[in-house]
Amino acid sequence: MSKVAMSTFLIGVVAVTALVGCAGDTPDDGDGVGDADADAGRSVVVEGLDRPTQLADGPDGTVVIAQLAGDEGQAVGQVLSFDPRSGALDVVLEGLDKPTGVLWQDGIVWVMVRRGLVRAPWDGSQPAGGVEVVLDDLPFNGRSEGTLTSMGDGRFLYETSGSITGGEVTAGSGTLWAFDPTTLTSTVVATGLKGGYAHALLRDGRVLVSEIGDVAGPQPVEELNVVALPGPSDLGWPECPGDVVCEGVVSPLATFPPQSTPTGVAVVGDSAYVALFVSGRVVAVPVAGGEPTVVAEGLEGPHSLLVRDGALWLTEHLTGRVLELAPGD
Ligand SMILES: [Ca+2]
Repeated sequence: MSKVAMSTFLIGVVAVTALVGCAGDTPDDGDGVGDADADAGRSVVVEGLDRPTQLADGPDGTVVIAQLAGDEGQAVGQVLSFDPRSGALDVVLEGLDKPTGVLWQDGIVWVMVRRGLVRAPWDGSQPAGGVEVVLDDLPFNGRSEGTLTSMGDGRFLYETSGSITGGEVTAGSGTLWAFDPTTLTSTVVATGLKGGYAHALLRDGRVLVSEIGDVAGPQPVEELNVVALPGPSDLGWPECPGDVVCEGVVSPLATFPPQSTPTGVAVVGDSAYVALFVSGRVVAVPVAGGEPTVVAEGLEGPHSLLVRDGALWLTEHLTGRVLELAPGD
């Protein structure tokens, strides 16, 4: 399967083919790393990955990286550990079904798989203990759920992607949840999301959540939203998509062209950075409001963002790399 076809697992957007095909001036694969990217103010942190999705802080200064490690549907996904000091890249978990999200906290690695949440004990030694299914058969859009985001109080965010059953929103789908690992219970933060794939916390404790639009019908603009905790907030899908204004529905902080596919969000200072998978761009949005500005472009499937020492680390899905961007340079 071509890498372009692979990319459609994220969202099922048909137009991904043409747009990714045009994405540009970066090297085709892992060799010759650095030349084109250095010119663009980027550096390569990790290469040789196989369709990486989310990356997150791991134990003792390491990073954990989820990757498909094969074709969609093969259920051969992995979580890797990367040590920036030694360059060591080790397998922590394998045999995962489409891992799109990963989080490490308190000696546990959590993984969002195709339609469930799994965990394994892991203290940084290799490999992790056995995988336990915590949530299973979650409602979803037929392709995948999204990423995992720490809330800083022991809980973390996940989404159930939106689907329609019998003309109505499938019960429990299209929702952003706060998960409590101590009680294994989930609380609704927001509803009305077709694809609330990526999230980040603002300094004031509110939550940023992206919205990837629907595949069928007229394409709405895609969104970056701000919601207050504990919620629940209504983000509008399907009756009030995109930037349509409706009573009782939270209007987006920023919008992106249809099918941009915001799969990553991170906050540095007064800016929210958003990875637009199909656009091949990372943009900055003022948290106080304002138009997005392009920070990096010509990327091949920019997926997830992580703040490391004030810099942005980005998984580039289609080249199998982690890049460091220097916002503001
Ligand atoms: Ca909305």
